[in-house]
Order: sequence, then C-alpha cells, then structure tokens
Amino acid sequence: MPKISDGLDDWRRTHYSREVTPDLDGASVTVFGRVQSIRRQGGITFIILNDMKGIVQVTVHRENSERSLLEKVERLPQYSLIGVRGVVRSIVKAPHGAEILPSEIKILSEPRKDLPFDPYGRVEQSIDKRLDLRMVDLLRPQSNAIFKIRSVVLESIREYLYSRDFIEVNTPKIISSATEGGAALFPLLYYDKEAFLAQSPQLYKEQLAAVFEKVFEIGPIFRAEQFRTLKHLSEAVSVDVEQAYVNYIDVMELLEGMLKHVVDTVHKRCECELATLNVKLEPVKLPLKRVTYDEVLHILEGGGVKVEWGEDLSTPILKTYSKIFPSYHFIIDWPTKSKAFYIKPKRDRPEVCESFDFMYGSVELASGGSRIDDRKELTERLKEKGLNPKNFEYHLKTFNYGIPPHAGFGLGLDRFIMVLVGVENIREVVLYPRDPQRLTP
Ligand code: AMO
Repeated sequence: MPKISDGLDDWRRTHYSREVTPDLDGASVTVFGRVQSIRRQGGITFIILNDMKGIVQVTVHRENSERSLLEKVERLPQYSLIGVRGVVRSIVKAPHGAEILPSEIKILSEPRKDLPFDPYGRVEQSIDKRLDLRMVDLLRPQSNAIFKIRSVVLESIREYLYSRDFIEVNTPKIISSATEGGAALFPLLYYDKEAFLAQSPQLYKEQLAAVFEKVFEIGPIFRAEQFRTLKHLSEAVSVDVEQAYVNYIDVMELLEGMLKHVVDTVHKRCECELATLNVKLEPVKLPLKRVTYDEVLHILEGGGVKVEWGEDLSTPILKTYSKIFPSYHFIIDWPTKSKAFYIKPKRDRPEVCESFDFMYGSVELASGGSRIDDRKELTERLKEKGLNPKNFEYHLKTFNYGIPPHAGFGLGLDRFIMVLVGVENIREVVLYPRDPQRLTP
C-alpha cells in the first residue's frame, strides 16, 4: 500500500530547480518536483529532482542528517513527488553548479506501481504505447520540449495578431450545417435535432469580420477522417484569421509575417527545448515564394507527372514537386471548382479563384483566400457545389445588412508544430490525439 501523503501544509515553493545556482550559496530554499533518479554511493545519496523548469541535485549526507530524514530517503521510490527544504551549497560538479543539502523532505505522492516505461530512460517506445499513458510520456524530455514549444508558438501567434489590432473570438463548435465540403462531418444528436461538430469557424469568422474587421480564433476543428495517416486527425486545432477590406494577397503577407515572428520567437525563447530535440530552426526569409497552380502543373509535367487541370494536388503528387520547393511557400490561384464555395473567383478569369495553400514542401499547413461578399453570387456557388442554400440562410441573411470585401486563412496548428520541430507523426505534437482508432486517453 502506498503511504499517505505527508501533506503540503504551509510549504510553498521558493525557487524552481533552475534557480538553484551558486549565487544562492548558504540560502534556505523550498523546492518541489519529481524524483528523476536516486543514486546511493557510500554514505551519500544523490537525488535528481525534476520540476517544470529542469533539474536540481539534492544531496543527503548520512553522517550529518537527522534519522527521520534518512529513513525517508532510504525508502524513497523513483518518480515520487516530493518537497525539499534545505540550504544551497555551491558545488562545481552539480547541475547549474549548486546542490541542496536538505533538512526536511515531504513525500507528497508515491507511484503505486512500476511505470510501464521509464520516461527518463534511453529505450525508445512506440508512439501507441506512449500515447496510452500520455501523462508519463510527457515526462520524457523530448515530448515535454515539444509542448513547451507549442505553448510559445501559441503565445507568439497571439502576440503578433494582438499587436496588429486583431481581436480574439470564440465561435460555436456545435453547428447546423457543413462549411468545408470535402471533409466529412461528425453528426450528433442535439436534443431532438441533428447537429454536427464544426469543421471550421469559417462562416462565423466572416460575419464577425464584417463588424470587428480583424478577428482570429484558435480552436478545435473536427473532421471525420476515414483513414489513419501521419498528417490527419479527427480533432485538430486551427488558427483562423479573417480581415475586412483586404484580399488574399494581403492575408498571405500577414501569414508570412506571422510565420517569421513565430520562428524568431521560438528561436529566442526555446533554446533548451530546441537543443533537447536537436532541432535547428530554418530562418524565414520574406517574401516567401508564390507559385501559381498552373505553374505547379507545368513543373510536375516537366517531372513526368501529368495532372488534369482542375484536379486537386494529392500528397503523392506533391511529393515529386516538393523536391523543387522543399520549404515554406504558397501555391496560389487554384481552380475555382477545387475550392470551397465561399472563395472568390477572379473577375477576369472566373475558373480560377483568389486562393492559396501555404505549404512546407508537400505538407499543406494552411489554406485561405478572398471571400465572396455578394449574397447572389454566394447562393449560386452553394448550388454549384450541390449544397442547399436554405441550410445556409442563417449566414446568407447577414449579407442583407452589408458585408465588406474580406479575406482570411486557417492555419493547421498541429501540422505547423510538426514541421517546426521536425517530426513525422502529427500525434507527437498533440497532447491527446483523436483519430479513427483512438478515443482515449
Ligand atoms: P482547410 O480545410 O484547408 O481550410 O483547413 C485548414 C488547415 O487545417 C489543417 N487541417 C488538418 N490538420 C490535421 N488533421 C486534419 N484532419 C485537418 N484538416 C485540416 C490543415 C489545413 O491547411 N475554412 C478554411 C480555411 C480558410 O479559408 O480560412 C479551412 O478549413 O493544415
């Protein structure tokens, strides 16, 4: 039976692990964390304590420690969560050049059984095994680093957009009709009506841009994907941006500026995490290359791959092409029929629309475009796509009250993080991924 916790009482952290440095020599500190390892060597026990900021060494000398402390240390299992009160001693060999000589230790939680894998160990585990016990997997330095970087990415996206007067919004995730034709919906019973999980905040963000002019939302999107791939999840997070009085060229500039800000910020603020992952960030040089859909077809043809004009570009096809454009770039001016009903066709060539995909090699990170801002035209496009305008009346009627020209994009946050930290499987960068085979944890 695990022992009952010693209890927190009035103990509170005074320092994080990383702050225990030689300049604190002689100071009293209280730290909390998880026991990463215990090494007993002669009359000395070395405990490496891991907290949210890193590690600190706690050193117990048998000869000048109280009996009660020694008894506790004697039976302390690895991975226990403890509090340590003690005095800092500067010592060159310890991490950050200092250790803690404890006067008191509180055991707050003892693991009940052996962990199924050692998160601090060197043995590689399969992603499925790790995801089955994600909480433990997140103790692994690599997984831990990914989610710290993800948090900095979110922070820097918000910084960038707020500094440009965008306001952050939240739109419903239980909706009545589809917005992204190609992607399948998750139906659900909403009291006595059929409803769906939102595929994207598309129509809401357009309405909100008519009022607030610059809006963004960072939230979940739901896609009933049929197959398990390395780049698709049933629930993903998208960064949706919409702006009034601009077109697709303007929002591409906004997106590439945001990319640069995020990459520069991660470079500055995530030095340790990038080192843990052994990742060197590629500097972003603006403007990014813009290649038209027609040019892509031409390039592919040169490589012996024939694509019918109007067809979407599938991943295997894009693999050939990504040898020529391996990094960040845009594919612009897509055939109107390949894009969603709300994307604006070009005036002088309506079979092509004011649209873009933001790519990293063959991976689509975002898509966006100028939007149709005329009710009649939007109704026609809905019909052409085989959608019933009646189901969109809640949206169409807003056009009676003035909708400005507007444009925007949706950036797949998970795919972007994947590319940034250089992993192959999207599940690595999502805390609790959802796919056709996974609904837990
Ligand atoms: P789209 O359907 O292209 O566009 O989605 C935008 C971006 O979201 C990401 N994404 C996904 N990521 C993981 N798993 C999935 N199943 C998945 N589906 C999409 C991709 C993609 O580029 N409303 C438009 C955007 C707009 O025009 O503003 C939209 O949803 O990175």
